[in-house]
Amino acid sequence: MSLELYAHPFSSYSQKALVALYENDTPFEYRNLDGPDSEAMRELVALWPMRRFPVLVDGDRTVLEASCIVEYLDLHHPGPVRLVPVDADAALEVRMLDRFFDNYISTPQQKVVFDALRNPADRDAYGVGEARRMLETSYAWLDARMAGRQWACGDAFSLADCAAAPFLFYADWTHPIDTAFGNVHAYRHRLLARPSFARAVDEARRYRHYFPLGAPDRD
Ligand SMILES: N[C@@H](CCC(=O)N[C@@H](CS)C(=O)NCC(=O)O)C(=O)O
Repeated sequence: MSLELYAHPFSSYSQKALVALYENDTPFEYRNLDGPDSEAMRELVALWPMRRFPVLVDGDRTVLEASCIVEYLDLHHPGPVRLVPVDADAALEVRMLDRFFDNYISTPQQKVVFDALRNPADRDAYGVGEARRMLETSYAWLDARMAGRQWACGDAFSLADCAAAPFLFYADWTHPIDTAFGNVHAYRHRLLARPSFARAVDEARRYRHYFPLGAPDRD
């Protein structure tokens, strides 16, 4: 039975899982969640009432949360590119950076975007200000972290880079990364040049008009 991924091409968390699949050319069926009335969306709601995606189905196993999907693929459908190091201590650092990208880049980025989707009367200017300040702190921390590094952890592309790629991509659209943070810009460019992420970006191009803050005319 083939793997099925419930995902949307424009969704950052979906791209995180897609990068892992594309890194190893892992075959899967793409259950595209395009449209609230699609069959795939009805199936997603039955699988996971939170309606958050991506969700991976492997036979009778349902895997929630993008990080867990990447870990599951690494464990049960491994390929030449190992996304979580075998060494337990190195794996801990990869998971730590994965948490950084989820909690301190993606979460504040989503806060700004979701706020823009609300009715003006329901907007949360204070929360958006906090989110933008968190992004500034995150960019500064990451810039120091990335000095002399190619990837987020060690020498190899990992789960942490699967997270970094889409989250830095959209974060720079949402709250531009200052040019002073040259290491972050260089890392974002390396991620964009990685074939797995370049493919995910290309597949999402036709949805750019969905971006509520107005997508810039660039990657
Ligand atoms: N913690 C989840 C977050 C997933 C998430 O926020 N996905 C977004 C798409 S990028 C989503 O499902 N949005 C739909 C919604 O909020 O209703 C994960 O790591 O997979």
